[in-house]
Amino acid sequence: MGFKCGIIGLPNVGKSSLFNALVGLQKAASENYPFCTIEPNVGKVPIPDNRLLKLSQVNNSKITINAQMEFVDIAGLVKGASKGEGLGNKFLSNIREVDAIAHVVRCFEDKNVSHIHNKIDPEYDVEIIESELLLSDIEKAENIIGKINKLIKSGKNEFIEEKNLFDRVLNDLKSSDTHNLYNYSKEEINTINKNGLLSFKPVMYVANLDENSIKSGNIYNEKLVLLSKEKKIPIVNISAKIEEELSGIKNIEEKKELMKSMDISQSSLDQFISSGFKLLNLVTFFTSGEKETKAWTIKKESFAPDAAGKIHTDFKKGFIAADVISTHKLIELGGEKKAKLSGSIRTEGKDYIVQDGDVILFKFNV
Ligand SMILES: Nc1nc2c(ncn2[C@@H]2O[C@H](COP(=O)(O)OP(=O)(O)OP(=O)(O)O)[C@@H](O)[C@H]2O)c(=O)[nH]1
Ligand SMILES: [Mg+2]
Repeated sequence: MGFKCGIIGLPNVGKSSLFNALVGLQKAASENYPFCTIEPNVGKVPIPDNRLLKLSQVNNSKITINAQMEFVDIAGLVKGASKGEGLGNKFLSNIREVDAIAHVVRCFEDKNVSHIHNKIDPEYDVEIIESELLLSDIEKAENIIGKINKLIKSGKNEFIEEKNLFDRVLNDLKSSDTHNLYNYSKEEINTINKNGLLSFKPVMYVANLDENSIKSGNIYNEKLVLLSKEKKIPIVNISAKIEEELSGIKNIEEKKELMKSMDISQSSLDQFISSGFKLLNLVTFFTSGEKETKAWTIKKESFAPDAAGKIHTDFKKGFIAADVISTHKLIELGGEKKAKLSGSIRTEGKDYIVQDGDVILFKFNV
């Protein structure tokens, strides 16, 4: 699992506006016409983490560095995309490259912004996108099974297990019962995703609300909330337009003023980024000292040498041990020096599985 979250949805629903808000500069063209985006825009975004600043303060670090994840603003999908309609298959292949999906759904009324089906209907919109992913996956799964069958015929029986898996996948995709998609083990999902299917990627819904309903919600996002409960898909509310405007203002006072005038107390971007990060199934660990405090991310259930390798390949090659303490404990004890004195830092070896929130000092030979 990597660090890329793709922003997908129907054309003209606010994907590029959201992306611009995330990257804080007007990088992607966001215009009031469908298919404004053609080539995907990619941006690195700092992952908010409440622990980071506290840790940095307690260790008197000179610099504080957030971990980052990538967001990809993908072109709008339309009905028939899996058969090449609209901008078609190319965009499905852009989705293939991401590790998680943020599905933006229009929940705002604005007569000046056209909707590709001329009506605002979140359930229908979601259905269109999800069924395009499903249809594209059916074709893909059939191809995969065809290839595996040839291998098995030529005597490669080690592929039988994979064939059984993709037979099951095809069956579930054809019955469009997305609840079935949860009946797979982690390893199975990995194999499926490695083979380029789209419907099994972790996904969240992003309700793009108008500026007046961001606090109260509206009839459109209520429908999306129901759907998200039914499908067990997380949902976040944002107003892409407000967020885009806010991100363009560098002066904090000016920003506060604008937020006050719109009666909002905080931006929803952090919540959006955190939800995207959650989908990726990663953990955060920290390195922290006087020079800097830095957040790093790594796949859940990774061993200490792999975490060391995130910092430098030499750290992994020459790994000896890891001095570890939880962020929570380190902050409670008042910093690294006090933690050391109290004997609270433990030494772990190469079989140690890195836990979310670990503060680590790696020992290595070069
Ligand atoms: N009123 C209102 N307009 C919005 C909102 N979000 C986006 N828009 C407008 O909708 C239009 C389309 O926004 P984009 O961000 O370009 O949409 P997109 O989904 O990237 O569109 P494509 O790239 O064409 O698929 C722009 O004119 C935006 O200003 C919103 O929350 N409220
Ligand atoms: Mg766009």
